[in-house]
Amino acid sequence: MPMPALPTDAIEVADSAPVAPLPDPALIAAQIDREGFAVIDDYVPPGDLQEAQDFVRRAVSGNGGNYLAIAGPERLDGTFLKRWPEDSDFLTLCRGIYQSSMGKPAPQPSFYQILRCLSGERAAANSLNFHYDSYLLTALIPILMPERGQSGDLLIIPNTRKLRASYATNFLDKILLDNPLSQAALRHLYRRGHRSIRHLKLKPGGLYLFNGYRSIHTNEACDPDTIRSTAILHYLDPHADSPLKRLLRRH
Ligand SMILES: O=C(O)CCC(=O)C(=O)O
Ligand SMILES: [Fe+2]
Repeated sequence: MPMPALPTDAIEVADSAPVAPLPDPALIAAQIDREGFAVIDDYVPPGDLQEAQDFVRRAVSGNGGNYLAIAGPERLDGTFLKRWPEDSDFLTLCRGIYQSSMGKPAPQPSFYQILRCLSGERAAANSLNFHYDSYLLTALIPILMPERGQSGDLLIIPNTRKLRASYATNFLDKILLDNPLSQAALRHLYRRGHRSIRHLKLKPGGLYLFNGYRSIHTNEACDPDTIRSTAILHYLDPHADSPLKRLLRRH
């Protein structure tokens, strides 16, 4: 399938091109549709990864060793994460995945970016919260993973729902999941090691792509004296134009 044409101003060669050429978006899309996720190992060049790891260590220690999350690229100076949402190869990949799985041209990407740094006493509260993302494609790069104690896997039950036609149905799904009873049931399955919950062992510098909108997922905790940090770009909110969503967001 031909790739969508990018506007010329987006076709700049980024300073940190991935080491290996990115795979065919159609293959990645098929894998995500089939298995719920796809992994590209060693996506980030080692020097860029090291800079981002130093950044995270400084941020966590500047926060008293506690959990923090940084939204948007603005405060990510000195790391490849600041440039990541504009990386032309990455944009082409995201648009190609969308086009392959939806069968229609991908809209101009705009991402919701977040850098999560789990550590300290608040690591546990920010773990094992099973959810659906509001965006179709979730791209995750592990920056630091704990080297001892709990391993901080990504937990995923692949493709548990379809793309909802309306925001109202999507909202209902979220209510059915985001309540103490459902969370307790899922945590119970997790503790029993139920096989419906896949464990993705995250390797720093890899690119993990999954359908966060369609798949119930969450992260495992890490021990308080370790750091588990993930950089995430969320791509494409299918209900962005919903009047109901706008109304609910206003309050
Ligand atoms: O940090 C992770 O591994 C997953 C985070 C996540 O699912 C999210 O931020 O939506
Ligand atoms: Fe998520």
